Amino acid sequence: MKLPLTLGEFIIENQRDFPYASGELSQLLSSLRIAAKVVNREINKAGLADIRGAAGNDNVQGEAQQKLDVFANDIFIRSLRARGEVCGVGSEEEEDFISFNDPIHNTSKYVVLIDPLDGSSNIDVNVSVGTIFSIYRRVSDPGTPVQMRDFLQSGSEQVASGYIVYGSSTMLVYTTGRGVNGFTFDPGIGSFYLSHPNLTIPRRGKIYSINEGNYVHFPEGVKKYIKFCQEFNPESDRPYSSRYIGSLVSDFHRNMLKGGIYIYPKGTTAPNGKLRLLYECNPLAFIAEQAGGKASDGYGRIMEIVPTDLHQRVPYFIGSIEMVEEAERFMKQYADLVS
Ligand code: AHM
Ligand code: MG
Repeated sequence: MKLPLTLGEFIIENQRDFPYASGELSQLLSSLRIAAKVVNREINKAGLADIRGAAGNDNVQGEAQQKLDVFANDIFIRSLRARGEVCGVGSEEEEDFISFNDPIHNTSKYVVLIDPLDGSSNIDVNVSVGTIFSIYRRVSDPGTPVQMRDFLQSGSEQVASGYIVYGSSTMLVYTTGRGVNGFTFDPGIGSFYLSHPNLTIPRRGKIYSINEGNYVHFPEGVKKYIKFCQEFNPESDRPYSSRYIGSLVSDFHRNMLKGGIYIYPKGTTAPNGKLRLLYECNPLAFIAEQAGGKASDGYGRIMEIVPTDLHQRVPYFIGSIEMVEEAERFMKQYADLVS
């Protein structure tokens, strides 16, 4: 019997795929993999936090239990700092980027952008959450401390990106620009196994995912597209089904497997939408494109946007290629209409 491939084995086997293969990217991916296991363990225990809290189960320093998003942030940053491949990290949880400013890390090639625990408001109700990460080569000179311009690169410059979904099972999905592969965690053994080799997004699906509570604030193109999704038209499989978890990684992951579109548009109360370009939109856009899907701001390719701010927000349309193109047609057609 052929044993299934673990993520660790897969990373090493595919090291040669990477144009600058020197093992550093493999090490970096391994740091993320290990941190993901620790975060996964804590998330699985999340429902017990109150019970343990009631029993006075503070940590040894007498500190109350940390919030999970802060915990996840600490674990990923500590894990990346513990090795020498990364010179700095930008995180949703940190206002400024973190520079691992010391003689070893300053020589490192890579920077990481991360949303350590996306959708964390869902934890209290036992709904899936995720981690999203993006890896770039630095553009500043090695040997010097990392700079803001190392983080403000277009998504098309990404070397690798991925996400972890902590769901009914925990999965890690990533790309280094040679397709997308998914790994499922076996908690009994403590390893991720290759379960979804060469993932591709169906060209179209039957699911649209959007927070329709914001409907009145949406641009006219989005309103018209939603009505199009709801119309009866058996020839094009409409009406589509509406599915919105409110946890980007989970909504994206489901649409990846089944086909569908996720939209977080701008609205009058959110002029650029809600989602962050650098550590939410670009990494998933890289995955989507590598899987044959598409990611857009409604008019153009997400990965071509030149970032100006670490925490910049952008309207987001991602998923099955034909559905994203369909939505773009509505955006263009109704671009001039004020909602
Ligand atoms: P977060 O990074 O603060 O968790 O916010 C991002 C999340 C996404 O996971 C999700 O798709 C979106 O916010 C939901 O927002 P809304 O509640 O406005 O629909
Ligand atoms: Mg987030």
